[in-house]
Amino acid sequence: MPKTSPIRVRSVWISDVHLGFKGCQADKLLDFLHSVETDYLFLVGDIIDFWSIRKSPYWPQSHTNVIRSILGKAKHNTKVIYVPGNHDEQMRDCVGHVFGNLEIHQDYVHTTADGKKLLIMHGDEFDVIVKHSRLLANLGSWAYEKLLSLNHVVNRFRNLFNMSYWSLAAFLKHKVKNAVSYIGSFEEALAQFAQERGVDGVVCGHIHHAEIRDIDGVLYCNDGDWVESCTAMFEHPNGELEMVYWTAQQDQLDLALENQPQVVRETTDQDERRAA
Ligand SMILES: [Mn+2]
Repeated sequence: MPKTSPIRVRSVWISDVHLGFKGCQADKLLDFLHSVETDYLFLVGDIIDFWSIRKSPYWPQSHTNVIRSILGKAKHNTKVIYVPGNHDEQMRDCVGHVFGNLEIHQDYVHTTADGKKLLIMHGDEFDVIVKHSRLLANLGSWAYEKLLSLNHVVNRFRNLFNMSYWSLAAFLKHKVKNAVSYIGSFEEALAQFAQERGVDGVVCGHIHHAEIRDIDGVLYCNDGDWVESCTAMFEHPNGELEMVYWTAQQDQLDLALENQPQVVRETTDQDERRAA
């Protein structure tokens, strides 16, 4: 149950939920979904973690409830756009399908209330590009498409052999020194791609690192994840974008509610003193 009246926004972006994986913070996501009313809900990939399910089946009730909550929103006039990622790449076979208010797209361009065009894609397409970024810089932009399809093949292979579920996180954690430059390269690759597509910005997920920043005149947005950071991105009715750190926000709200009686008592004390 929401603690306050619902937050009314124009759009919500979430990704990297990893339903079917033990690390998914489904209860917190449910709390978030119940607290928000939105015209558009963008699911930016890795919503269901088929890699993890195949390795060790896990599906508690709360994971079903997340799907029911999303479908419930679609039933009540929220347009839901699902852009699959690498852990739910099976859903890429359904690209182009429309199920009432739920549509599945490979990528999607959304226009904000203030006219910004945002390209929405998961971002795993850039794993190979980032790892070979130095080579790519020499080859030029024509190599993008080939590398994109190559990465798709690599991912299909990895999936086929149940390889390294947590490959990216492992990559980041075991190579801490390289982690910062990896994230930087990923962000730059996506911003450059967005520029070539002629849009104002990009919204992605995949690296579980929430961020909104300007990269050479292109807006780079990553809506984070619901395994570690519990983050989402909002578009407010005026088109303004905001990153939401849900657990941090809830902690603040709890603190405010806890402090409330104290504030009342202090006022009463003052009133009594004034009266005396
Ligand atoms: Mn991913």
